[in-house]
Amino acid sequence: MSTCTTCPYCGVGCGVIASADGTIKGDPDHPANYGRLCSKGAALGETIDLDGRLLAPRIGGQNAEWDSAINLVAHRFTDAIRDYGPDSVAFYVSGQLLTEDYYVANKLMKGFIGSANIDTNSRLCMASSVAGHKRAFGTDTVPGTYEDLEEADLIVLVGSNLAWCHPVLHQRIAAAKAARPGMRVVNIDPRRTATTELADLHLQIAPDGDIAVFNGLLAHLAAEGHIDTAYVDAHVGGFSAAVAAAECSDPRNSGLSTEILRQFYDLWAGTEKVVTVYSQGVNQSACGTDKVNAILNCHLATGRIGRPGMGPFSITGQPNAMGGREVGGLANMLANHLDIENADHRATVQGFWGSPTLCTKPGLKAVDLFQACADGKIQALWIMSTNPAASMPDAAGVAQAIANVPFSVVSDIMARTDTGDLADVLLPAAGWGEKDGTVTNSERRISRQRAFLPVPGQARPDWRIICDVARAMGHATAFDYDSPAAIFREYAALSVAAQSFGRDFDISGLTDLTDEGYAHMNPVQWPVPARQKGRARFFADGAFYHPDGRARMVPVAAPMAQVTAGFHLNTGRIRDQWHTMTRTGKSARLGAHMAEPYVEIHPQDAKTLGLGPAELVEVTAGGERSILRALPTDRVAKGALFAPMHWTRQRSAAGPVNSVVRVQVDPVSGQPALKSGRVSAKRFDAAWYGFVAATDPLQQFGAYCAIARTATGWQAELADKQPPADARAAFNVLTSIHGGDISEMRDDGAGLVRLALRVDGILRAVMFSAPRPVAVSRPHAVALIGTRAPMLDALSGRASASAPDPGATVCACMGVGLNDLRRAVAAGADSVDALGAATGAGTNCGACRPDLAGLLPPPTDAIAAE
Ligand SMILES: Nc1nc2c(c(=O)[nH]1)N[C@H]1C(S)=C(S)[C@@H](COP(=O)(O)OP(=O)(O)OC[C@H]3O[C@@H](n4cnc5c(=O)[nH]c(N)nc54)[C@H](O)[C@@H]3O)O[C@H]1N2
Ligand SMILES: Nc1nc2c(c(=O)[nH]1)N[C@H]1C(S)=C(S)[C@@H](COP(=O)(O)OP(=O)(O)OC[C@H]3O[C@@H](n4cnc5c(=O)[nH]c(N)nc54)[C@H](O)[C@@H]3O)O[C@H]1N2
Ligand code: SF4
Ligand SMILES: [Mo]
Repeated sequence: MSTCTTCPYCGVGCGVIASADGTIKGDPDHPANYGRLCSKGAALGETIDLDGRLLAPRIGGQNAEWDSAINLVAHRFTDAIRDYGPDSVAFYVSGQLLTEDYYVANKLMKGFIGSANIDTNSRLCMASSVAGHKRAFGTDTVPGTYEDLEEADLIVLVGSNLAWCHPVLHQRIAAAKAARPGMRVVNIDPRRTATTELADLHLQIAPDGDIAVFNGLLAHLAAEGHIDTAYVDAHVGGFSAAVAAAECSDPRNSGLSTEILRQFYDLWAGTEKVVTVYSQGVNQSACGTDKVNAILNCHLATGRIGRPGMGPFSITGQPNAMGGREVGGLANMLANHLDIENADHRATVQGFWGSPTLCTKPGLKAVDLFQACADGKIQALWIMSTNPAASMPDAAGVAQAIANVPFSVVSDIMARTDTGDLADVLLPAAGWGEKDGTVTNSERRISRQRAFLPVPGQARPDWRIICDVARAMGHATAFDYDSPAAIFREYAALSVAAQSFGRDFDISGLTDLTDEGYAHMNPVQWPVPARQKGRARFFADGAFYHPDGRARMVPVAAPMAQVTAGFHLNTGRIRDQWHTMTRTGKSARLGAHMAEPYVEIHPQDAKTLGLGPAELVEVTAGGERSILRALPTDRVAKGALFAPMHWTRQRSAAGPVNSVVRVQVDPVSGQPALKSGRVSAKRFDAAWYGFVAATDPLQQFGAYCAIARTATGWQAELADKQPPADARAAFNVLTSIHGGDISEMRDDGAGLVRLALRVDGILRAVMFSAPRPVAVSRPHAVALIGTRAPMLDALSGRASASAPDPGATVCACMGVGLNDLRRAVAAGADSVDALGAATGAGTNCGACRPDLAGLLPPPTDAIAAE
């Protein structure tokens, strides 16, 4: 039996066909992916086991019955509201909730508690795009569709690592470009990434150089006669002021040469079908909203919007980031794209909900919300489906703030997370594959997530947990739903009630959906009006949502370049992990891509810091520190660092990188500037390095300890300033396996210690340690765990004499030799990643990746050309 559902990761929103045995395939009929999947989607089957799941409610760390947990939450919220007012409580929710969950959470807070203190992790993600859209269009509309990416003649990717973060869209563009080689791709990013490989032109700007680039483009379009004056005259306001502001910017403040800028401007001006795709390099900035409007200005001025193959395209990160915006999950919005500030909108929503009270002003945005927690202004806090103690800037401060709230609740699927560890009450949520609902992807397409697994333990779907609490707070009728379909119908009916306001968001055509219809609902793009046909794109006809029906161009100024001491810390994602790794971290296959938290650093800076191969860097700011493996590469500029956001306290003793990302927000959207930390960096003076592989989960040990799943259990990379006083004691702490025989091999002169633990003849754990980064073949050590391998093999750290000679070591971290690599090439590995998959080489610090590239055969088209 297989079920059609939707991938729970990125905003591409791929359709998947899933079976209870864990088989996952791309859905060939889903219009987002037509059968394609990326590495994370393909590995979904490896992440649905029950290891580490939260399976019962917990109060103060003890398992509890649902009734007690629900009543406790309801009472503590009710008491706080009675004693301190509605604004003394808050929800912090997530773009990973389903639309139905999100709708009832928002309804409870805004309509029945009467506060707008509900904000979401979308504040860290999409808030600047939302604010930019509202300023330009009068509403938060994404005008285009995925097909535009295939029909465009020029795609400009701004602050987007599409190849790793929206891989199926990247595949679609790559296929379109292969079919139509005239298509051009430009990548604007201060860093060279996997996405840059697809680009014909890379604008390696200075951090936050985007406004200088797009203001320069607008001035160029105006100066050289590329304005669509008919469109602007009929539909767009603010043209002259925006152009005047653009003319005041010096494009060279972007850090680019006049020649490369000219090349880009000529290409943009001369190509009608252009789509500008943008993501977190734009949104997560202290000037993120202005960046968005700088981009929208160019599209509005040329009328290149809403027609096939053209338009600005803000792509969403989370599977339901878009749905959250629709139901009003942000503290400054009402449901169905209605506005809190508008009294008519409020009256309509209140009437429709039959609510006793409705918020009258926007609530606290994420950063302010946690500040209010720190300041003692929040008495009760409920966090759902997000992990702010790791994902917010100043993560350590946020953790303290949560701990400071008198009563905190976390709904999650996992028993241990950095945030869950701080909660008074833990509520077990049903996860992907166990619950039903809808999500909306980047192109406004609503798709069903469907259950194909039984709900484990006592877990409940989020919508039900929220309704249980709402009913216990006395709102029985308003939250008396028996299914997500019932919630969805109400949500669609609100579109009917709101119709007189003529908003862009309209799903009134889905109001009469029966349970059966909901069960079989096919992916559908909004708007879905009741009477006319829907439409794929917005704004080609110039009908905008400001009261005068016109769009606005917004004058924006480029920020002044800041010259300060230390390093600029840029952060983001890697291909095979999802955020705080609670799910993707379960897959050994996904973990093999990058097994440790690392930092990209320019080779010259690495030299200045005195970093040897595979050594560690200590990054500090505001009294906090993070320790990361150095990855010297000229993909980053001098003075710049890049670190992934994924590692948490659960996985790395040195803590999440957000500990050293200080708080700085965009003044319009409230979105934090997560890509511009100012930090100090120095070599972490380790005198002891270790590697452990084991059958069982490992415990943290020492200053640096990065834990990952392997095919045979677990592994950890270790380092500290001193060797442990007793290596065996350390081994026992790490593995916590009792009994068995420990064998030891040591070279006291060289400071090497190797330990192996065998229980009933089975190798359960090995540890290698040395005063330098440990050069041991990780794949070899990992492969022996759980087998009856001879002790000598286990302790030798590489294959035995009977196995082929690995050759001179090329990858120090993984202990892979030249002969191993040549054998892998002969067996068909044709890329650096394929070599990594076959041998493990280059998958840790990555410093040897250029050497790996040198071992590859030339590409086939080069051979054909000879
Ligand atoms: N593998 C994977 N995929 C994911 C996710 C994941 O966790 N893992 N998360 C999903 C989510 S929620 C999101 S929001 C998306 C994010 O998707 P992306 O935005 O593509 O990902 P990031 O790596 O955060 O950042 C993108 C790029 O912005 C660049 N950048 C930094 N500063 C600037 C700047 O000033 N200007 C410009 N132009 N660029 C800059 C960075 O160097 C980085 O390469 O990914 C989604 N997809
Ligand atoms: N430095 C830095 N920080 C960043 C970013 C960055 O680029 N750089 N990006 C930011 C962005 S764009 C985003 S979107 C955030 C993401 O950050 P978070 O939202 O904090 O990260 P996740 O790991 O996705 O957290 C989701 C949580 O929900 C749980 N969960 C999974 N399924 C369910 C479910 O069905 N129900 C419930 N109740 N829980 C569930 C998971 O176990 C996990 O604990 O990070 C932000 N933080
Ligand atoms: S591209 Fe995004 S939605 Fe599609 S399979 Fe990959 S993570 Fe899932
Ligand atoms: Mo995101």
